[in-house]
Amino acid sequence: MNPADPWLAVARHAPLAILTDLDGTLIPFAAKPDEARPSPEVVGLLRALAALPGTLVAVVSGRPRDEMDRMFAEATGVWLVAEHGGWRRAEGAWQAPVPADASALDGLARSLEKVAEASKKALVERKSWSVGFHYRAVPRREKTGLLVAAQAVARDWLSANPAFEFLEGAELLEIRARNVRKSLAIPWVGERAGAGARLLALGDDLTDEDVFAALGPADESIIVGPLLRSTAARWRLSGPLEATAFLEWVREVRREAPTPPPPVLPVPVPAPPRGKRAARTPHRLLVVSNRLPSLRSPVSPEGERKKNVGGLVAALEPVLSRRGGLWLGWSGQTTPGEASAPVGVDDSSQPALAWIDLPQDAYEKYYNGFCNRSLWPVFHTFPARTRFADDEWESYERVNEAFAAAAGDLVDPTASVWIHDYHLLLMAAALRRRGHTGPLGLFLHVPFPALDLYSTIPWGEQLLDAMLEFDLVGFHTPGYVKNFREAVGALSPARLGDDAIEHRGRRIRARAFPIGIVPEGFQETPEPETAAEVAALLSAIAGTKLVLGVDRLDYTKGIPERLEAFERLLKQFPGWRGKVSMVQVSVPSRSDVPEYAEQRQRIETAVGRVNGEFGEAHWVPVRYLYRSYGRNQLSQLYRAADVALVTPLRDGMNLVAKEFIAAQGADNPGALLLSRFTGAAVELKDALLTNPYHIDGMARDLDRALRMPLEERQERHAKLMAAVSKTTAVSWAEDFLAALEACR
Ligand code: ADQ
Repeated sequence: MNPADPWLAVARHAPLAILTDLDGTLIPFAAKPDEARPSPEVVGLLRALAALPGTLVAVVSGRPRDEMDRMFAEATGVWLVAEHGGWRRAEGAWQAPVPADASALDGLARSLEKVAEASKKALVERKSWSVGFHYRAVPRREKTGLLVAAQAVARDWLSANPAFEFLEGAELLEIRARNVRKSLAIPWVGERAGAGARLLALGDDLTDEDVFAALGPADESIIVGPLLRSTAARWRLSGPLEATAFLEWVREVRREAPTPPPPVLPVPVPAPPRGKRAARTPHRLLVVSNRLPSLRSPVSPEGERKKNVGGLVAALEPVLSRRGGLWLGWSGQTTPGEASAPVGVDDSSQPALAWIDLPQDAYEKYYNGFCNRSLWPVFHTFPARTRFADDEWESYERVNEAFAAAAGDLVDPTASVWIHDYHLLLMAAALRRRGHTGPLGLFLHVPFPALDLYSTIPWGEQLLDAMLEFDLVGFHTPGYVKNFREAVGALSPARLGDDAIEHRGRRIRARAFPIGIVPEGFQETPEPETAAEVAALLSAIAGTKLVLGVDRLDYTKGIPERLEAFERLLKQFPGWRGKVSMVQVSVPSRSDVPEYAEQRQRIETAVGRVNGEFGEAHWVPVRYLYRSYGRNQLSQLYRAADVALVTPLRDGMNLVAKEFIAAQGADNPGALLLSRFTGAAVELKDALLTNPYHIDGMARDLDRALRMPLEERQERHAKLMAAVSKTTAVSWAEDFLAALEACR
């Protein structure tokens, strides 16, 4: 059969409804949306098609109505759909197909405009049902920082506005009402085109997928441009020029002029090989962490917007988006049975995501078991909480193999791979066995313990041997690097050189890369949508000084000890009674590990005890909030606090300390009481350092922090702020990746 035959049948079919996107489909992208316009030829082509009998043409775009009106003023008979389906116009006036209240977007637009002010080239576009943040024209060196700030603002806002969703387009962040989609145009066009109509849809971006997926079996879908993601479209054309040429041919066929040979035909989109399993992607950088960022969870693409609690996500997402890397992690789904589940890929999200599911058994043994009940407590110096089980170690080995198999399937053996944390210490060795030759980096987010503790791990030598298959191993502090080198010196035959460890003819670099935050993210003005809730909390403690604790609920964070120190303060310095309130915010974590459930109980008991003993009708000493807050709300709490109690018994870094400093105003900053046993204490030397194992001492330090004179607070804050600004989330990621590339 002639390959043109099926297309001749489509082109001759009556009625035929053509739905086409504009930007990226019929016109190439331009730096600014108003510079991109359809050429007179394209407008003429659409008008000519629409004028043919039995032919309906609708341009289905994300652009606002006024732009559509201007661009298609000459295109009589062409129907228009603006703002991703939010408005449509046949012959008459614009109509909105769905009632939606989008006034909440005003606040978001204002916040994004503040972000955009940092760069003359970024642009905020407020449409009826969405707000777009365009950053295509922003100079390269400013892009990452700006994108970080914009994504963070949008994410926070979305957590308070669930009727809206995030869309990441080509150098465009867009936040839109969930019920407004391009596919709303399909029944509208379908009904009006008449009985037996076939639809032909062309589009290029993620918003067009919605249309492709909603088409009927007799309809045809064409994706325009390179195939960078999985798509519901059945056919592909390589770019806007080809798409235009193809539609010109359709017009000629429908005119019943002598049919010219097609200049170009859509080619079939290949079906994904082996069911769900992904083909090797073109990415040159792969990031692997146990969990995927939850921004766009592959298992719940439509909704369930969990809050990101880890600092890793904030640091890596923008850098990966900029470098075009791929992020592999566990989907959060478990499957019955033993086998490691196949890989899924979403190349359309930013950053691109790939995932594996874990067998239920591995979730118990690898994750809850070896990771969280063996490695986590040892690395945090809690030998009494540690227990080791052979079957959990075996499960850890199997899961590391499964991750390596997935990684090997996803990227070329010469790609750079950056692996995160204690869950995946065996992965480099497993990748090398599979023939990976590209640079392999590990960053450990937790402390590396002293040798005597490390030696309690029954498989400690195997772990170290596998870690020496990395080219670069990063830690938060020089102290952890020292511990690692000591363990290598004692438990492995490797040679410790001054700037590298030599092992099996290879050089392994171990260095400190202290992780940071995005300071601007904690300096935004309070959002009106969330300010009331924080104001209510603050008014409940009005007239007293605020001592604030914010943590994941974890025994390493020293929350019961902190409550005890607060209790001791009220006992030993009775003058503070009725004059100070403690707010402890704990975000739920690992609640199916028994130690965590026990910790929660212990905290709740301590809160009850302090409030029972000291509380009065007009004063509740401790308010305990077992929940998560959005970043903007956290910043408001940080700013309102007189003292932050950041007192983990041990912590790799601790980002809360840095976030608190970033959120303070320079005129009247709060004081930071920081545990000596956090990685953050290395950089934040000007905090008031405390020993969380010494309750009396901590109570005295808290008293001192509460009484700290303004001048001292200002001096300390200025130095602390300089430290927080020096290494940020983005500079951390960029530094690590530069060092990793240097290993090639
Ligand atoms: P975590 O142990 O999770 O991270 P931390 O560095 O303090 O510890 O980061 C916690 C993050 O969660 C912070 O960004 C904080 O704002 C947020 N958070 C905490 N409580 C919250 C709440 N109630 N609501 C909303 N957000 C909340 C691990 C290591 C750390 C290391 C980081 C990064 O254990 O030592 O600093 O990784 O490497």
